[in-house]
Amino acid sequence: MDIPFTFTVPLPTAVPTRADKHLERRLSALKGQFLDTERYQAMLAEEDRLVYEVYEIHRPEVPGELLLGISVVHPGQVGQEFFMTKGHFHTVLDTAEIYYVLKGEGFMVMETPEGACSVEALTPGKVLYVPPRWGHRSVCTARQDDLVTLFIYPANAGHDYGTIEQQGFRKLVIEGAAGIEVIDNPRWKQ
Ligand code: S6P
Ligand code: ZN
Repeated sequence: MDIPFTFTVPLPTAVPTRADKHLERRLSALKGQFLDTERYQAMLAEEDRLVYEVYEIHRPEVPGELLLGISVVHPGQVGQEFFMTKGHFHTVLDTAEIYYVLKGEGFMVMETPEGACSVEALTPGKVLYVPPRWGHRSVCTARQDDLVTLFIYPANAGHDYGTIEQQGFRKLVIEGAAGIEVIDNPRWKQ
């Protein structure tokens, strides 16, 4: 039988004291996601930089259970676009997710298959509820600091990366002339 458990996420390192799996995603894992493909190739040729990490707690992937962990998106840019997660829909679309921002600055880019979209600023202490059906991607916009979030979602949700891999999200977060801007993704076709 399971027994209740705790873990802590000491700041500023934000490495949780418990993690059953530590996942590292590098530039090469984000092929096709950044708009500036020339800059992407040039950066990749130089170094396959670490873009984000995920610390996961294992639970059985069945209804009733929750999956949780810590996501750490590192600062960086490919051209004008900030470092970000791959982003996904949940395979079981009707499953929600909660994010709690522990550290850093950034955005959550979200959209539904029905065409709604939303981009929420993430700052320490903020709680974000991502409703069922909303695909989501975290973007780190700080120059030096990681964007660190705690995430919690139904254990049977699963991940659909394929839809986003095809043409990305409808919105992009970039460093524009006047600062951070949210723009339409020119690659996105109706
Ligand atoms: C899972 C949850 C997070 C992400 C993590 C990395 O549903 O949304 O754990 O997995 O932020 O993002 P991605 O898009 O590579 O899974
Ligand atoms: Zn998710």
